[in-house]
Amino acid sequence: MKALPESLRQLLYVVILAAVFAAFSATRTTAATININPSKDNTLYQFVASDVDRSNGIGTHLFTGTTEDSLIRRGVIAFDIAAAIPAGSTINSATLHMNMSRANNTTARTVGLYKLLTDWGEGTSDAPEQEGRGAPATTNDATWRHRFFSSSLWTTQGGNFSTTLSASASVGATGLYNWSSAQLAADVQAWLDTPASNFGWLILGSESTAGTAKRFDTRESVNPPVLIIDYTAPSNPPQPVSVVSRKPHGSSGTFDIDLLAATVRTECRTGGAGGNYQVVVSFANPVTVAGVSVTSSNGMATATQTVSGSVVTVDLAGVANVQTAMITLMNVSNGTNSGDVVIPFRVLIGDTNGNGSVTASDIGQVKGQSGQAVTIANFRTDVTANGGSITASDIGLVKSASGTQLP
Ligand SMILES: [Ca+2]
Ligand SMILES: [Ca+2]
Ligand SMILES: [Ca+2]
Repeated sequence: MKALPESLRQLLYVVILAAVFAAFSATRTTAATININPSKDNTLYQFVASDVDRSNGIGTHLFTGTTEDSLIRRGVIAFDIAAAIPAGSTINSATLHMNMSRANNTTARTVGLYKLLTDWGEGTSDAPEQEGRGAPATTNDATWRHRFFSSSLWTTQGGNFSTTLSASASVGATGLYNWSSAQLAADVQAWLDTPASNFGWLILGSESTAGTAKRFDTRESVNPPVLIIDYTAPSNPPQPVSVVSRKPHGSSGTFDIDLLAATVRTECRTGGAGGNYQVVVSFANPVTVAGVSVTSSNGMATATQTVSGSVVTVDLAGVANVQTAMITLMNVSNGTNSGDVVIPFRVLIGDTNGNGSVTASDIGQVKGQSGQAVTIANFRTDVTANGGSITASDIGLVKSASGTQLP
């Protein structure tokens, strides 16, 4: 076959690399979805001087908007994000799902979520009847005036919340409603990254006129609010307990080079005309593997994997000499941890002493074994990997490689 022009070969290399990277990125992201219920929710009932402070800590409803009597109601709700999602995760999307169970009318009203800026509480107050008037606040209840009744006040009555709208929904007739936006996801991300800033959202209805109130069901109800979070956990792959390059040496047996060894971890045996090698990766527990890729200096190496329990066998072909090929086992999972496992595979044929270059030392070593049977002790000098005994072929192959070294 006529050699390809250099420019075409380079182009091919880039195209193949791009394909490998595309495959790599496609399987790398493993998103998960989790549904969580609030850690607390409550209602701020507008304070009336002739009345006591009111709240509804353990009631089954929370309120937004303005009552027929022109009294404002605001909901507050929080979720324990850090307890539900691994630290370091990326939040892809967030949706708050709430059931609106009662309203004076079906007129659509905008109900917005705004990040609360200070902490607040949920006591044991439990409003009677339809809960629209609340109940006398108990210790640590949030009220119109209090973050925590009766010891801590909001600096602004009706709650301290961000002026930035996180998400809104148009709420008309009774039924299920969703709030979702990029800002809502950003809020959840911020709360995951800095749990101490997580005070949840204030739920602000239309307060423009009387009779806009909407009643939603709380975490204490049979239709609790749900925060649906789609996230990508940080890569945390299981660690291999053993990585070897395995080769049969004819009738002498199969011998492994320990690729995790502190020194002498270079594959020094020929891969034959096909550049064939086999890397065996063992984990402590059974794993699943989404795929395997290999990047090599000539861009022509290929890899296939076979998984058997905790052992992953990677068969490589087209591996050129004098390089460190990078093998990536994609999305290895043991059920607890998951992520990509990258294995450097150093190939330098003839480097029998494994120091990264082929020199007189290697030639001396293989000559020293000449005529000896291939065993576990000297198999590295059987660089032709054909077993039997060390022969002139092995010496010749090391000599021919003299002067090569790993980059
Ligand atoms: Ca509650
Ligand atoms: Ca050497
Ligand atoms: Ca040999």
